[in-house]
Amino acid sequence: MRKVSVVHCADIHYDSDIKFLGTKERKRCEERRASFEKILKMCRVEKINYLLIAGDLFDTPEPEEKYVKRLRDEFEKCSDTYIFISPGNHDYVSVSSPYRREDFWSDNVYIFMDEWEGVNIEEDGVTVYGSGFTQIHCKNSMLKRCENDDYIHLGVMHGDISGTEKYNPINRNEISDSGLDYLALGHIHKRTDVLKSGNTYYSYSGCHDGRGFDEPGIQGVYKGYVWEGGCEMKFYPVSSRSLYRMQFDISEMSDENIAQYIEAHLMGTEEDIYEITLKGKVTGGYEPDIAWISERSGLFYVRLIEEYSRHYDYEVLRSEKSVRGEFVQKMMTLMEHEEDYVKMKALELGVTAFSKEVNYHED
Ligand SMILES: [Mn+2]
Repeated sequence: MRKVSVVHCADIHYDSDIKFLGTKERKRCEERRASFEKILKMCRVEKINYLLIAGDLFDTPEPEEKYVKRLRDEFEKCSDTYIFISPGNHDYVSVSSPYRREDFWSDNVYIFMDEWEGVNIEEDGVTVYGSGFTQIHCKNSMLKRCENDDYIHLGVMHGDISGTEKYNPINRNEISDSGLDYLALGHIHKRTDVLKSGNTYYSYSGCHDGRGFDEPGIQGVYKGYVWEGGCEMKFYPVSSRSLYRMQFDISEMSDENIAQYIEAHLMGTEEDIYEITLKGKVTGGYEPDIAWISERSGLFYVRLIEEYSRHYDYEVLRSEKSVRGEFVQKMMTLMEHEEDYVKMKALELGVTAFSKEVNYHED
């Protein structure tokens, strides 16, 4: 049986920034580029026949030249691999898109510039079908039927199967009618299993290496074989760090306890990126030292979100001879007849504001 080896990736956002990481941003962005280059190296070493990049290779339609040239050179090195790019809503084919450049990309690279089309690779008996965004939005499905022949039919496309309308909406009937053997999808950054509609297999590979907390855990590509009427595509991790969102109750804890708790309950390793929400109720005027805890945890990056509430002894505070005492006295009088949540929260935040800066999250 004739089969070809395929790697499917998507949503690389190669030139993206990651502002929230602050001083760690530059390192992390470079790591993500290196992870993509790891995919290309894998294609070279394993002589992969087809690399399908299902959109948002770049974060913007006109990325910085240094990144465009760097990828051009990297692609050129993969001379045994056909690389098919389906531009997405982030890197759509704009008027001055680098995708439009003639004699710039190496011969092994093909970019889908607009509507659905098929590219025959005679030597392999393969046709690769795809399309590309030409603006931010694409309201009608670009997925069409492929030729009824005995070629292996690969598809690559940036699109949305979740039912929203702006980003090349694709439905399962269109997938089964397409006649494709494997459809490599991008746009949803979360990986799906390899699914099947009619005789067509399809999947989202997810992004290759997370940028935000909405892309949690280990990320990578799908890699395997496709043949007429079937495929065997497996997840292959390539991400260099993972992002995790955690939360826990810090009632009755000290700074040291909190740091130890974090250390003992990590979802990944110390090298990963965390957002940890501190919940619960602290008493006795205790204020967690967020900067110290972050430092003490020894994590590559952690953002601690303070969502715990503070419990003060208001009966003691109201008799204090100070501005704080005055404030508590006034608030308590306001709540004499009815205690409501908003006033209680205002009292708590107000008292806290006498000792530190207060950040308030409305939700
Ligand atoms: Mn994307």
